[in-house]
Amino acid sequence: MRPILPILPLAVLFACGGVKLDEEVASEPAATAGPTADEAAAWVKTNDEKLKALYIARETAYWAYETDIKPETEALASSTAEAAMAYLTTAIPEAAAFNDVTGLDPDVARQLGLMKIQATLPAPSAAEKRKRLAEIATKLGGLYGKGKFCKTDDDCKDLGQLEEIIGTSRNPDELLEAWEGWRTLSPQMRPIYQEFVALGNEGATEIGYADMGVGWRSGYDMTPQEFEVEIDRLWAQVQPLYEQLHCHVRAELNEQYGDDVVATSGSIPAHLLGNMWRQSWDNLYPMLEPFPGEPSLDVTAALVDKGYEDQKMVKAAEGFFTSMGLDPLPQTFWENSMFTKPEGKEVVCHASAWDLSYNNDLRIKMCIKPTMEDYVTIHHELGHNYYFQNYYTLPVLYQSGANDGFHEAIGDAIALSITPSYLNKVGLLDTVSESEHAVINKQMQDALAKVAFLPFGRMIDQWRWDVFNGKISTEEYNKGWWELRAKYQGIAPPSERSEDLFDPGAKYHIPGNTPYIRYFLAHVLQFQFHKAMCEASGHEGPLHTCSVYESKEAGAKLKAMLEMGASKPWPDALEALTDTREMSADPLVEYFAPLAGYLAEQNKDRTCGWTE
Ligand code: X8Z
Ligand code: ZN
Repeated sequence: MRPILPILPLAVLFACGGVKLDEEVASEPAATAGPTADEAAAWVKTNDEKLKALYIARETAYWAYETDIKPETEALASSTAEAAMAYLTTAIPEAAAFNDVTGLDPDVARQLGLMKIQATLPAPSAAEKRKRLAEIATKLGGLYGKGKFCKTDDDCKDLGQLEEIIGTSRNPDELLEAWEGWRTLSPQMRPIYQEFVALGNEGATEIGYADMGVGWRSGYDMTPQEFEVEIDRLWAQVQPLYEQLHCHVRAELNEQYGDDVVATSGSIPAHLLGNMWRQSWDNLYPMLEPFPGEPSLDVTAALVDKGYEDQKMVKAAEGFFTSMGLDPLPQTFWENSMFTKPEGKEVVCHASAWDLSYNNDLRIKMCIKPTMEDYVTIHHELGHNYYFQNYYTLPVLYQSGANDGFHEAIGDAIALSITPSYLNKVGLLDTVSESEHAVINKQMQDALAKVAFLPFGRMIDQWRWDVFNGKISTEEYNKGWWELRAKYQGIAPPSERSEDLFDPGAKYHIPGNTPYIRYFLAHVLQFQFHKAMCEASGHEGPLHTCSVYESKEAGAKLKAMLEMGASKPWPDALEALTDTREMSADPLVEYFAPLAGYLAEQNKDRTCGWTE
């Protein structure tokens, strides 16, 4: 299971038949009619080989497709995905047939259990339907990758160019045009997505889930119902901090744009927040800087001045990991990765990390620009690569995060150590101030990325869970989307959004079929990981001042968790690094304690919250 993986992530395994349990059972004497522990162990071993071959074929084909979108690469990607799906369709019930076998080796039992959560996109067993599902799933990802907004035939903008406008313009009309423009790509996806949901749900029912969402929520070493309770518990821990940030940002936007554009009450229009999906608000920092005049925290200019082209940025990020005692990335990583958008090819620019061979064939695929945002994203991607690098000798079912939130949290946890002092040490910041004002500035910068993200990370899969179980009907895709945006984020559409449109499709992970709750978990977990690594490094003082750069002790603890992959339930892995078995947002709240005080002061005469 590739957490990172684009388009058809975990789903896939396929075609080559597998153990014929019914026949075996039929040939046994009646008294010993069930399969044995030895047979289960043999099945797991063969399954590992088959699965690995299928996953390698699929990863290789998807790499080719996403780095060069064209009919030939699309067809191959789709057929390898289909092959993987077909295998899983038979292999999952085969694995389940060993459920009641006594005396199973614990590793055999765990791998059998993991089979059922391999299918992010479970396929119906009818071959025609499976083929169609693989085709449309592949097509959806490509439509996103190739997406452009054309005002006229010779005035087209791709996502990167539209994001640039959303990030930098302060002209509401221009912002609205870019925001709406990107959303002209997704209405064509709507009928395909509808078909995709119906086929995926059919496949999910065949392997015993009520719908696809139940399958997705089954991957957390607890029941799907317990998982929902767990998510609500974590959300309740962070919601008050988000509401305070929302309140302050809304008031500042009102100052900037006036009552006609954004009111001091209610939801904030989605096009004003500096991000195409309004998932993080970092680009608003220049407007929201609490104490102007303190040394700058943005290294974008320094990256340009100091000639940090793409490779050099990646080298710098690798340098953080190796400073902690982790191994350098293999030479093939530098030879095979895609760091920039190739001339003359359509590619999926959305950043991702890969191990094509499940054997340390590490790569990243990005369209790197010399910005602070991409500098941080590179650390995120390398977090995935370092997970791969530390578990690639394990069986393929263990080559995965302890849960998918862990995989997303590693690089982010490292990036929390990109403190002003660290940047100064590596020559990217000239001046560092330890003043209280400088601390609040840095906290604001961090919160605009991390705290603002939390309700977005929470709502995306709520929408999909509700779509998959029919609570949001096919006629109300957009209505359901905007209701959840309002409920969790306090965000409103800037213009009328009818059901002819399909706004969810304008976010990569929806056409890409990548589950999203992992990012919500990661935003909680990364602060737990950061705190644990800081403690291991001997850091003293507040959490937000810690950098684990050059700490071999922190590196050793991190490595101990990475090496486990998915071989044990996630609480075991969490314990290896953090000495606790519970996910908790306490370290996040602790990290932002200074900012919470500032926001409370700023908001004291304001009415916070929103009802619509
Ligand atoms: O998709 C990603 C990574 C690749 S796994 C770049 N992220 C989410 C997003 O961009 O929506 C990282 C943060 C959330
Ligand atoms: Zn990621």
